Amino acid sequence: MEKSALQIARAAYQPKLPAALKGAVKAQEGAATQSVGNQEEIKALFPNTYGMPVVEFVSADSENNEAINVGIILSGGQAPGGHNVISGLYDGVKSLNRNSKLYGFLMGPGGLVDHKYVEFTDELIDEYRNTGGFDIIGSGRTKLEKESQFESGIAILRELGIKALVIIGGDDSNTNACVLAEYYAAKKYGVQVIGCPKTIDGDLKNEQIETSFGFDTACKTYSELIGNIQRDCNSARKYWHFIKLMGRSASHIALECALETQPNICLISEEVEKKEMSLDDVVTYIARIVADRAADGNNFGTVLIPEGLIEFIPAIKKLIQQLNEVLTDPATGESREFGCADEQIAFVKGNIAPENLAILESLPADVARQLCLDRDPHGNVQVSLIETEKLLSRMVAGKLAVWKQEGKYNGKFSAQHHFFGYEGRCAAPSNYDADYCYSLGYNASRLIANGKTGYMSVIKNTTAPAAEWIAGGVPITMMMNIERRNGANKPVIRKALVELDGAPFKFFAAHREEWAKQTAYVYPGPIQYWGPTEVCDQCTKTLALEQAK
Ligand code: FBP
Repeated sequence: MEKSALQIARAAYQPKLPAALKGAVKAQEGAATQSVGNQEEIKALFPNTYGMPVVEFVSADSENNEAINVGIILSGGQAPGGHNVISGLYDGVKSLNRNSKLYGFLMGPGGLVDHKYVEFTDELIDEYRNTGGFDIIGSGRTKLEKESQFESGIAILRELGIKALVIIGGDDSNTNACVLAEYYAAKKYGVQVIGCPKTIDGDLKNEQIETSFGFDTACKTYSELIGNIQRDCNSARKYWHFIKLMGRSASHIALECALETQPNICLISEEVEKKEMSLDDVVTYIARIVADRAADGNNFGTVLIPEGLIEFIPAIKKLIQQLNEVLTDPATGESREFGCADEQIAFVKGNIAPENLAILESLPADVARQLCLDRDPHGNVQVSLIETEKLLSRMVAGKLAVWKQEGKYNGKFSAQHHFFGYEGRCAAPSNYDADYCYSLGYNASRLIANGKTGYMSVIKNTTAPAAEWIAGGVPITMMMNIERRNGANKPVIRKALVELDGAPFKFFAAHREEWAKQTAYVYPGPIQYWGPTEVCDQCTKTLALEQAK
């Protein structure tokens, strides 16, 4: 593969490890844990993996250095740093014993079920160190949840002599990792399952997990682009830029980008829900700021929109909940099959409550259509396909036209639209993500060597220099509760949404009026790898604010 000069230089970067992982380690165990909700139900569903202690690795004189064969899967959406988790795990198992082997299952969990894999070698790993993307083995969204899949998986794991499987994924994939760990433990198959917290969305975090990997790099990449747009916007002074940002339900990415770039407007879905805002309230809020800036002669600005916004407008949320129920076949718990999209839409319209039908029909046809169509394999509405940025700018233009007629507004409104998501998911990892991911992978090798299963690899204290990071594991059952998914109650990892009483949101809320009125843009520029530590090694503003003592 031909490489750029930057790629060649970057490949030589040796990611930092916590001091505790340099050399032999032993696991120090804390007290027994319990799930974040529905303790009795979760305990009953996970009798073999419930209640295990949080573990932390500390230096030891020696450790178990038997050769081990390990498998790894990349699951779900790409996130910067995935290749470093793999190289960290590879180096970790090889440091235990040179005869250890690492296998990668191809194109996501489906590779395990279909027995498609590759064995990693030094050459293959070296080709991908510190690079973005998941292309070393590919990723996929196959949902690992059926006994037949678990049994098919064990066949290939046994054939390859694999003792442990590492699943790199978000909340849904780690929920599946937990179910698989429990199944293999119950059957006494002797295969450990370890999860690893990945997602650019930043919604897999809790008291034990400081951040999911990829969030840092993705947000810095989007912030660079937003900064560039803001420079353009402030140079030409003639457009309002409506910028939708990935992130699924949670608004962490939009909030982090707002903290980094200080746009005129950033919507936070969780606040829209809390304030019970209607679509018209959201449009009025934006139009008000546009009109106020126009009164100062500023007919330009930037609006950040989290991709999940539409799901948080209470009336639309109720509609989506009912759509999810009717789109699931109660007999199988699977999505209903339809011959074509129009048949699916007609079925939906004929089966939802009149008030929900009224909301559906009040939405622009393209949005209504997308809401009625297929979910992803985990039952999520595919919000990345809904063009909220265009919907909002259209509605704002309509409102401003009315205000103009009423003499309440006398500006010019011209909009540009952007959607940032895929631009950042495969960016080369920042120093933070390169170090964090490598440490997560290396740490997973120690969880395996210490016989752990049903644990997620965790690295904490990451706002301190890497040497001071804390390495260990958290039982996945600790993060679980029961939620309604696809028309049924399911044990799932609780998703972390933006907390309105959390430090990042409070900081934003304290400054947003000033950012709306003034043109206070910040232009973060591209991610840097070499240079002063305050330029190259900073974590996200979200993490810094959350962890500030
Ligand atoms: P994960 O939750 O799997 O990490 O995916 C993140 C994400 O990028 C979301 O922000 C986005 O809504 C979704 O993936 C898009 O999915 P796809 O890659 O299937 O288009």
